[in-house]
Amino acid sequence: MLTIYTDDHRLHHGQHELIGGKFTPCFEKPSRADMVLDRVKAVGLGDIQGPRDFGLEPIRRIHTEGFVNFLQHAWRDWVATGRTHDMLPIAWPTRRLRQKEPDSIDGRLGYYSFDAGAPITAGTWQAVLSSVNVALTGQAELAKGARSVFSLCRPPGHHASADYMGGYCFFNNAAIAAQAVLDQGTARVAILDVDYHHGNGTQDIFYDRADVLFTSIHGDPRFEYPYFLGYADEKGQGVGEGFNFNYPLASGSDWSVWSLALQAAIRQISAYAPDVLIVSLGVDTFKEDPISQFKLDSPDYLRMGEAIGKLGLPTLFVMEGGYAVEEIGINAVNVLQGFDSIG
Ligand code: OKP
Ligand code: ZN
Repeated sequence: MLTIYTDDHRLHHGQHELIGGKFTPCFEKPSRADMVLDRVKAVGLGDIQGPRDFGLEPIRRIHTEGFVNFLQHAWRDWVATGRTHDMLPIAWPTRRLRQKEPDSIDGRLGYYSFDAGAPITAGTWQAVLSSVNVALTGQAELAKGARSVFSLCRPPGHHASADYMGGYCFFNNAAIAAQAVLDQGTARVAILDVDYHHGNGTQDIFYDRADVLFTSIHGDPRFEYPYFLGYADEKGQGVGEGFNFNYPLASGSDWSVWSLALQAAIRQISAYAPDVLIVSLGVDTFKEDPISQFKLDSPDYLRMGEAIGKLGLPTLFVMEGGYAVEEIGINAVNVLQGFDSIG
């Protein structure tokens, strides 16, 4: 399988995040992608290619102009107010507050986010653009006829929606790639989000659409981040009704439980008969993940890849989460090798 990767992800390196009320070093760090790339090389998964530059147009198909402008100039506007440490928001426009973009950079930072989990640093914009280009280059290679491609994106994307960032995510790489597929004349795309956390951004982007099926297996939002989306009764709306499937699972779920949800998601994807499958590939379902509560083991990821491979669809894997850095490469690449083992 071809891998798309660039070192530019290292330009984004946040210092701290809030975990359980404590300011903690960021779990979403450059070594994650380095470890995955090392494993891709170690097993000889296939060629490794750098991304091409697709510019801002494919991003604007998913994200609003205001949000794109904010992110592009956020660091400049922050530094202009005399600060050079990471940007983090402190207030959000929740119920009964004004839904109006303020002029100040601090106000806009809250306006365009849903949590304080996506610090902006000096190199974030460039890294975020490179992550989108990695996804879009993978999509372009798939369109040329590859059976599957691995886009080793960092930072991840599935928590980001049209006009907000959060949860380590800025632009939604998988959604931008899905829209690019459709814009090239393909009718139907399915997204399978196997990250431990619900892909709230991806769901939100496609919630009222029938041309993208969204399926997600994740920690039940009754106890797990992002708390406010990802319930089983969210089925889509308008023409999108019946094209959104959530499989929230209990804390402690292992492969015996998780694989049943995967089979259910795979049945929905099969019934939808998409032209292309995009997998939001998070491996924070691993038993040793420091911020997650599922119990998948490394060999389970081979089984996951095999099950996805049996769909027989052109498949783009887009890297999302996974924070057990020592095993992130083995687990992510196991999915790809499992997939490749199915003719
Ligand atoms: C990003 B991705 C943990 C705090 C949660 C945000 C998690 C973002 C995960 N108790 N902080 O989906 O892997
Ligand atoms: Zn996650």
